[in-house]
Amino acid sequence: MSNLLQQIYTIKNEHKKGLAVLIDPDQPSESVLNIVQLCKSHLIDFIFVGGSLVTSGVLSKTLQIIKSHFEGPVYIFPGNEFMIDEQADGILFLSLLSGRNPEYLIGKQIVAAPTLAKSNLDIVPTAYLLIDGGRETSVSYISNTKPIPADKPDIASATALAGKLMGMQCIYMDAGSGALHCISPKMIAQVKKQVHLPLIIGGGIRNAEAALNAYKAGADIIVIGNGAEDDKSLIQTIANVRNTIGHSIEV
Ligand code: 1GP
Repeated sequence: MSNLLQQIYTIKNEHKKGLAVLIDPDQPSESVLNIVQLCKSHLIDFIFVGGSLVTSGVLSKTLQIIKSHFEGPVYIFPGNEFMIDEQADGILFLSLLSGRNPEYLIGKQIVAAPTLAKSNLDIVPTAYLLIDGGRETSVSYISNTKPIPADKPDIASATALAGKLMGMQCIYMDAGSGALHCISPKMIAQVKKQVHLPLIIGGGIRNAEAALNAYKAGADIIVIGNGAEDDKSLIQTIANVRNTIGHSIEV
């Protein structure tokens, strides 16, 4: 099992919750450094690095900054097959199961596979489900796929279940960066109930209430990206939610 999954299972077994901060490499180095230092001081569990449009030069420079200041696990959240860099600890090996574009279901994975197989990266087979968050996101536009409608938890859980049956070891449900609405607790709860795999939830989480709702509904890890870029205090706010949630929740 991948190291990342082992860490998530440890968090789950201790009845805790995890928090990942997503860093978009397409921002000034000072801003990356600022976020990384906050991740360090608030003991963020994981840093994810990525975005829909990232060139390898920028990725490398961003990973350099992160790895020289943050000792925790750093995973690439790739938008394409070029985003592979061994400075990271691992990579979410995503298949965009919510979409019907073969390039994002399997095409890019085939191009990346020989390089990944030779690397030391910890590879996490991940079913990636894009959920409608109220506006068109970069992922939806770039991948030329439609998200799962926000009010169709049955479709989300059937999709996640298909991912599990195909051997994927983790589910990432994402309303997309900058989503207007987060994924509903109802959808999170239904997926969690039907698919007993580590569940990562992201997209549009910008306050403590949204984080709490996602955790309570069954998210094991939540991801914050844009919100932390716009308001650096959000990292501490959500870390506090994660810290206090402890044994109070059983899902
Ligand atoms: C996007 O899930 C991540 O892929 C984070 O979303 O930037 O909206 O926090 P935000």
